[in-house]
Amino acid sequence: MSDNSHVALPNDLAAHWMPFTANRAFRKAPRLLAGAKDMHYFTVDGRAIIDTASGMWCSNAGHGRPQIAAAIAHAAETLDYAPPFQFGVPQSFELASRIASLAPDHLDHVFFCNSGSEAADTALKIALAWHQVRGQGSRTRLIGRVRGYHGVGFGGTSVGGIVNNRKMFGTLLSGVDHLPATYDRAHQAFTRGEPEYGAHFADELENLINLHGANTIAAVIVEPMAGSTGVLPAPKGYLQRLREITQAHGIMLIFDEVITGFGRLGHAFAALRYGVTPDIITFAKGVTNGAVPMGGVVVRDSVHDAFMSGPEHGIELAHGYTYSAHPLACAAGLATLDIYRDEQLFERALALESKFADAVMSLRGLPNVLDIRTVGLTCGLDLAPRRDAAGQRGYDAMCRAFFDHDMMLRVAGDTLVLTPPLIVTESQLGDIVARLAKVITAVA
Ligand code: PXG
Repeated sequence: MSDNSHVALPNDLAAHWMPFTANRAFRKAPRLLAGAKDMHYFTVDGRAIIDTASGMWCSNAGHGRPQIAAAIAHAAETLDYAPPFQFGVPQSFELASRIASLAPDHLDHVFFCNSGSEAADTALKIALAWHQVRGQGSRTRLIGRVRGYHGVGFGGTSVGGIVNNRKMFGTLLSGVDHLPATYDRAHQAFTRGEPEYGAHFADELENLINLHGANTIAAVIVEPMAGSTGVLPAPKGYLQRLREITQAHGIMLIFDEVITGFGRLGHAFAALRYGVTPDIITFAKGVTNGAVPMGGVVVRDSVHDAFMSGPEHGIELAHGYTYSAHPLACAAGLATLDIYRDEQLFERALALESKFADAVMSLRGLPNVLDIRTVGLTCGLDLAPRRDAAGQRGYDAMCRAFFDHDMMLRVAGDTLVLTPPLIVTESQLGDIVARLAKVITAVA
């Protein structure tokens, strides 16, 4: 257990308006964290909390890795900041090459930003701009998916398919449409890995093309596994089908791999698990193990190359951020990729996948468990909502897990989500599942 005696407790929690948080409830019973090491967080009162969420799908190598901390400290001491427009730092080129070498063939160019939301908006903007530089400026329509999550920028919110994230924010982008979600409990409940049922949900893209005309559609963006809305793995053949249809109609295909990138599904990117190569992959979170904010997109050669024309002193893409390729983030990214490689963490996730699935499927039959889905080192477990109180049982489960069972648990409504660091041991997995069983019983 860590010594937290140095941690000053705040005496007023009002000033910080917390993101995606029930602020009033939090202030009454705060969940305050003061430290983290490997598989555990430490609360301000010194309790060790097992991390079943990799923070928030970020810390795939576990917490407090000295190599990453040292790399960040070194960067801060030697080059704290450099302008990323018109100037560069060597680490960003090295990191871009390393990421490109992990990505599918032909995805060789990396554009950096600072979050998954910025990555989604960057990908959408590159899609629009790419059509324009090729003289196909009529292609402006963007297609997302119901239950998709692509962050909270206006672009990502618009293509996203979560009503609560959309309904307060006006009309959002115009010219956006959505594919149906890929989940159908009646046909898919308690599936390990990719469901057999559901490839046909991709065919809805043909209907949208018939409705709007292919020459108005710029891009389709999907998560290979929808994470935020409760772990919905792509049905078998679904992503292949989307690729076939987009390719046939000159539509760009974007995989949002903010969650699935860097090992979550047992590969560097989910695109490799499925053998389907999109035109752009977004990433964030795991690229730095969560230690410094960073995001980015990996772009197909032919897309990048289409921009490399005109006068050489001209800026090819009017897009970027003050903190694109920040030196501290690049340092953290390089150290993180070293750990993933040296400890073979992606392979480890793949090797653990079926044992993980066995363990969580043992929760079937507990009160209110409607479905359990697994893919890679991730599980979504749906609990029946309380009568007239959607989300209450899930919220209670998160609180019970934290206060009574020393466990950090992510929930999406009434869906409990397990997505532990890839360093998790088999015995820790057993422990997590045992605690989860108690939590589920406690909220029955
Ligand atoms: N795309 C995807 C697929 C994501 O999952 C984002 C974009 C946005 O990333 P930023 O870095 O802007 O937050 C995400 C973020 C959860 C959870 O509990 C998931 C996310 C964020 C917060 C919570 O499932 N994903």
